[in-house]
Amino acid sequence: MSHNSDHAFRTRAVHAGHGLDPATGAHATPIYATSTFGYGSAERGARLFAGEEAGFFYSRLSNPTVRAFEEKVASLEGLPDAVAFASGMGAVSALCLTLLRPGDEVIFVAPLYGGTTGFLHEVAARFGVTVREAADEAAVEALSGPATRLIWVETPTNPALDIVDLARVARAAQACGALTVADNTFSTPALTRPAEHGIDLVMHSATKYLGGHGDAIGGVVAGSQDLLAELRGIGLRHVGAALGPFEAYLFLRGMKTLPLRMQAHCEGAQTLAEALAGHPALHALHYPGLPGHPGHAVAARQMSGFGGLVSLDLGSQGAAFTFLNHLRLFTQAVSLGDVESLSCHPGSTTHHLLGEKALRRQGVTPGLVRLSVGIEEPRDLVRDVLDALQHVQRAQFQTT
Ligand code: 3LM
Repeated sequence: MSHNSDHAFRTRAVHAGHGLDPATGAHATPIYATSTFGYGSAERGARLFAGEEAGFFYSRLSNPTVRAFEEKVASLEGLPDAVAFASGMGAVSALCLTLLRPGDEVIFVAPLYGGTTGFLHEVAARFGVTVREAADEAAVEALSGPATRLIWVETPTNPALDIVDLARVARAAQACGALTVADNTFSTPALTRPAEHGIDLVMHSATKYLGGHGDAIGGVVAGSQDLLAELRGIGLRHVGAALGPFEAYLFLRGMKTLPLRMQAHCEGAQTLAEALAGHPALHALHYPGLPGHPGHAVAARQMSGFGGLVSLDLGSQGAAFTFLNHLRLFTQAVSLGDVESLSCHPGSTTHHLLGEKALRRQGVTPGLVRLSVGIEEPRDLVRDVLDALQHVQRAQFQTT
């Protein structure tokens, strides 16, 4: 493929996984819409299935368009290999079903995306895995021990936007022989490359910033050759949530502009957060790029930008709903990382299955709103949010 690892990130975003199509010379990566590949002779078929010869033979296991996407992700994360899945949750479940055995323990730093927490508590726990929730890095150090197999983190976290110190978590894992997984969906490799901080496996909901245009669902895991051979052999082959070639094409196309989009997302989010700091309608404002954010120093060390999400606490679910209902540029929808701005109330949508106690414990308060800042002109977004906040203040004035 036409890149090498000495190239800068922006060059790799364009070139990694990209080469002229060997059959036709096509410059854009073709969508190989085929379930199966003829292998020509029975002997070659046997060699392919035995792993004695490399090649494509069935698209659940590998496909040239999907492979190009995997190569681009591996290159951007600075890891040897990647495996794609049909969704972020496909990646989460494949990882857990591949790596965990009865008796193992998983520690996660809360909050995580609600679906990931749900999988750990409702599926992994059914198979004799103990799931432990840690509030921070110190709790990870205290909870980890010989039975710990996996330590799972997101940074910034969904939706509280806490920052997790990746190097500290990696050290805790090394001390007890556990593996670490960082869900890098919110940062993307344009801002944080967890492997540089000692993390073993990096996963994404590619649905979000990697694709960037809100038109495809997918997931991906990057890591060492050995771990990914196991993940391909069990998590992909036997669990079977394979990414389709159409989606892989959209992700390849989207990722070429990932560094440019992330710059615009960060600029918009920083501008918005600064404009909102100290606003009287806000009970809390969470953005790691603000100097007062508790994770600001760690974020400044491990991220090259503070990301495109801003969370606001309006004090109550009623105020949060009033605010959301008056936004015009921020579409009310779950998901994030699209070029268009999106808004949601995590407590009743993305995280509602956690239940009230866990929601409060994990900082997902009733008044919390999550804004995914798109790449629109920041000034327009600020005006939109300030207008909606005025409606909240008016509604509060009328009821007092
Ligand atoms: C959401 N999140 O709106 P998929 N990891 C992270 C995520 O944010 C997500 C996944 C994994 C949202 C989706 S909620 C109904 C919509 C950090 C998804 C799972 O399987 O590709 O959706 O990824 O927060």
